[in-house]
Amino acid sequence: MEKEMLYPVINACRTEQKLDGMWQFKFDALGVGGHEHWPAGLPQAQEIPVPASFNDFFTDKDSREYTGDFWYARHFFVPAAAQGRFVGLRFDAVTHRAAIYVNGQLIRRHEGGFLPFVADVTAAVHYGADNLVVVQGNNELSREALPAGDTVTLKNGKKMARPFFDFYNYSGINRSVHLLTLPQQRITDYTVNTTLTGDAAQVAYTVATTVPGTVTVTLTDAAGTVVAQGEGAEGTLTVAQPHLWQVRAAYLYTLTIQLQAAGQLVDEYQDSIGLRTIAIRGHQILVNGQPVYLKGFGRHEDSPFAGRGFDQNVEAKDVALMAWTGANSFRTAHYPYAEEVYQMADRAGFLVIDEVPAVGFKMAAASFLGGLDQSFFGGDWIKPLYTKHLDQITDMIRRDKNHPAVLAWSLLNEPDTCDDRSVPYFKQLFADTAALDPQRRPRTFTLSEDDTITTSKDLQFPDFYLLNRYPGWYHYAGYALSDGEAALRAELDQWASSGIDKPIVFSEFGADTEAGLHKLPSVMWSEEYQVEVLQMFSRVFDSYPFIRGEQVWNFADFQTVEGTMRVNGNKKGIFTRDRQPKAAAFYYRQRWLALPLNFKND
Ligand code: BDP
Repeated sequence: MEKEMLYPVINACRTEQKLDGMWQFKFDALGVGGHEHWPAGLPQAQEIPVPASFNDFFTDKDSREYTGDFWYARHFFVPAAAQGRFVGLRFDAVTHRAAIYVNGQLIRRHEGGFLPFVADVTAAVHYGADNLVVVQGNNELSREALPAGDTVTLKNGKKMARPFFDFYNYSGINRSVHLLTLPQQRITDYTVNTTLTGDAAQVAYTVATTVPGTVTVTLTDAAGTVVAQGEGAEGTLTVAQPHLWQVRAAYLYTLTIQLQAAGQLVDEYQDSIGLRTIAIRGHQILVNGQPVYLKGFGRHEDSPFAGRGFDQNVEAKDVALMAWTGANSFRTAHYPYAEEVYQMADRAGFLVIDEVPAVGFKMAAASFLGGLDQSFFGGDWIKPLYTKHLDQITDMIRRDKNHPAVLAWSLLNEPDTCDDRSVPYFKQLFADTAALDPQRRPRTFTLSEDDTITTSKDLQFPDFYLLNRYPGWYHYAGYALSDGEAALRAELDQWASSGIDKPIVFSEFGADTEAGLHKLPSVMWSEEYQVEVLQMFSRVFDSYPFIRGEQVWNFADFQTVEGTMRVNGNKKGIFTRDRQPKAAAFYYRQRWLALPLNFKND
């Protein structure tokens, strides 16, 4: 069960019940919970919503900034009919680490705040009776963990998170919790991989099960008509005249997998899949063999009240706003998002660059936030960090590999690739992840401004380049913007003369902007200035044929640590944190609706 990542479904063989709602909650600054038997129940707890980050529900700063152990608990009922079945508690995400206790017994631990895990509670629950789940969470940051940071202790004894990254360390049970009952003999995973030949699609599939048995797979179209069937745990489905999944014109088929043992149906799983191919060819990003130009955003899971807690209302609004701007893609900066986000992207036809929380792997970034001057890849934390990094990439790919929306894997954000010591790390990482995705999607990482064609030591690894660039903001700002344009062109001229044979996508660029601040002529922080910076980038993008995408930083304003560089968060949003447009949103709507999908190839 350790690595079963299938999203919960309900059918004749499987049940799931969401355990969302109000849970008991308690901080444990002194680390006494273990000795004081909190696994058996939380004394004098308060109520807090799940799923949500706990931080913004508090009115005192010690609680909002709390760093350390925290506990959640709730009762749940397991029906008698579940006896003999596999019973699990699936946590879609607990940030950053968790120990799960049921009826006082430790079931398992998990590390990694943005990916799901299942606690096998089959032997620990009372059937036909009430049960208690207690979660011991921890949100400390360290250099040995993802995302990277430090935890410091203030003179008053309180711990404080010092992230090496630019987003608030929102913590808690950030996504749903499900009570699953599954057959013991069951489907544990499946993969699909489409190729297109002539006017047919071949969908190669594999199905993993707990026991050998007879596997059948059935593919039905959106009208419910069966279009292909296969037998066996692996095989190929051929779909004549397939209705392809296209960018912003999604079409989904339903894949139904059945497992029979001794002539009896024992398990069934169904999912929506899209038929499409992805490839990189020269400067082109190809979907179904056709070049696409990416337009869209770097995003965050971030909203008022729930923090990083998944909220389908926010996501539904974001999807509508992205569509309104004419966007066709986004990057899940800087961690894998809730599974519902990918499901919605599958249906809306957005391409997703899926990123693992390998962020803060650079001391210069840390020094911008706190002042550290050391080599990141030279540190003694690198070995344990690597193990966790690989583990989280493995889980992310296992979780998201069948989504048609997923275009590429981003394995790191702005690591220090100018350091020779990064090279063995990258070599190993790209070797160890090469075969994880059955679809062999492109793998990449973002390059910070320090990492250029002349300085980066790791440009041989990615399948295409993601550049994060901030002329007009962190340098060449304000009236010097024209020099920023010249510097950006000079840099891109260097890439051009290198004979670059891969696409470049600009994965970050932008300017902090206070919504409602207007000024003619512009000043930094005004809506007018943000538009001028973004227009400058558009001019540059349009001048270089190998630039095949633009994802502006950021979709919306988001919360960060407090500091001299941030006014209650990062304000580079095209939308405000409550999802209202700044002038730049209208600018992009005008630009992107006019740019053809095959821009630069027509
Ligand atoms: C980049 C980071 C991103 C920041 C952004 C910024 O990748 O997380 O939020 O800069 O400074 O370096 O706005």
